[in-house]
Amino acid sequence: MKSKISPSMMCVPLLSLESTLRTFEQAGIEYLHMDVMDGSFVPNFMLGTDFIKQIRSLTSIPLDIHLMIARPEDKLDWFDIKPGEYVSFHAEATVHAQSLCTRIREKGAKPMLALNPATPLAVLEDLLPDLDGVLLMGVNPGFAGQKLIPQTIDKIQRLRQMLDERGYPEMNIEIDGNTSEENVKKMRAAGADIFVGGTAGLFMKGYGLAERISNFRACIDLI
Ligand code: S6P
Ligand code: MG
Repeated sequence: MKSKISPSMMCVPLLSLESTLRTFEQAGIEYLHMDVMDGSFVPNFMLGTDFIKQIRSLTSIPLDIHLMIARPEDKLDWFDIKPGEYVSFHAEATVHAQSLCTRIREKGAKPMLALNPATPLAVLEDLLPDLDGVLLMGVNPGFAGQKLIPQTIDKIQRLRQMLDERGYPEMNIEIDGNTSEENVKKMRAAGADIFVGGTAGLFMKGYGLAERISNFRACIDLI
């Protein structure tokens, strides 16, 4: 499967939002990763419903909305979700994962189940037919700039094997957290295909953003 980049919009300085979006468009960025945090499921507040609407007025790059919120089933309809976009919610935050997937698909969007580092892949078993992807966290959700939890690479590999064995070879694996150039090569080799770009791989100081995107893409295109 072709590798895709989904830059983390919480890492973009607000004052350069518009010029950053133009750079993303020119670089062929596939998705924009929107981290939504509620101060309850994770210990931080981030990107709200209005910010998502404003992004839509500035670009037509599709969104990849990552809901890090408690009881996402109660709040799904607050969000402006367009057909073809990804919406991920956490296995640890809901007891209604199957019906939530159905509701996301009714909007024409693509449901993903997000798993914290300590959540076993077994929670996916009975949900695979309802999913278009799995988002694996390489760090505990809440903040940018954390170190990769080392067992993540093995978890990606086991997930890719599980998807192949169960007949879902086309299902996306998105990886989120500490996607440095060094780490993404291993993540790609393990079977990930959507890469959230954050402070480790896209928004470091010192190079131009266009150059960082092209270096990042070269690393994930190796395989
Ligand atoms: C973290 C959030 C992520 C971060 C991204 C930052 O809770 O879900 O999307 O924004 O991981 O990337 P980095 O390279 O700073 O870890
Ligand atoms: Mg995220």
